[in-house]
Amino acid sequence: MVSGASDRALAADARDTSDVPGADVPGAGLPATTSVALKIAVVGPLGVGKTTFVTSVSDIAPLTTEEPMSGPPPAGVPATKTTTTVAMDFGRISIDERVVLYLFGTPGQERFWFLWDGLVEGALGAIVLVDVRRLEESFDVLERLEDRSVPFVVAANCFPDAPVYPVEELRAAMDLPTPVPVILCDARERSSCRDVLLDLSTYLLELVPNTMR
Ligand SMILES: Nc1nc2c(ncn2[C@@H]2O[C@H](COP(=O)(O)OP(=O)(O)OP(=O)(O)O)[C@@H](O)[C@H]2O)c(=O)[nH]1
Ligand SMILES: [Mg+2]
Repeated sequence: MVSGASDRALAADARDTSDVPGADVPGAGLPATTSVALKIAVVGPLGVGKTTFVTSVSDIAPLTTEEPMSGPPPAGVPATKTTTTVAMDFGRISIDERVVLYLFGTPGQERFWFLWDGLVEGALGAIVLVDVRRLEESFDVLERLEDRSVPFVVAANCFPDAPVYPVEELRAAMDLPTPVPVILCDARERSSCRDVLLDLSTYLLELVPNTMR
């Protein structure tokens, strides 16, 4: 399981898959020794950087489903945002010769939330991306994960024009129980996304009873 998620493997910057035929196909380019596939969901409200996150950290060219926004972005969403995810984002990370992570990003627009069940079903864990200026918009998402008993970490995507709050203040504002990790990240930076994934894997391991390790 995720115990194989070594820093070394995640740190390997192996993104240039241009020489791998069909590298954008989910099973393609994987070593024949791959025997464990784990699913991680990347969720959060509209425009918090889910597609950016999956794109930054994926080893393969991600599958994205971006379409033009039907109107101007809602309050709080950067004016530069002209597209939105209409189905899913999909990325892949090879941890080692045996273990592969599949990342599924959800759409942020409420009208596409019917896709959630399929995208989150079977996920080992989830990353909840939030924008600290619109924290209340993540409450529905947190509830949805709690209802489905999917363990999660919260990653505050640090937009440059957003205030910086101590993580404990963010935890209190979201009413999160103490064990749930709250992390600051930059969804544009591969290393920062990798750190979030490592925090999620550490947290998931902590949830495994000692007797099962
Ligand atoms: N400055 C800054 N901009 C970011 C960051 N992450 C994302 N963006 C920008 O914010 C906008 C939203 O990013 P997306 O990755 O499309 O957000 P999303 O959560 O996938 O959006 P939906 O799929 O529509 O819900 C885009 O214009 C990105 O370029 C960040 O860390 N810093
Ligand atoms: Mg998106």
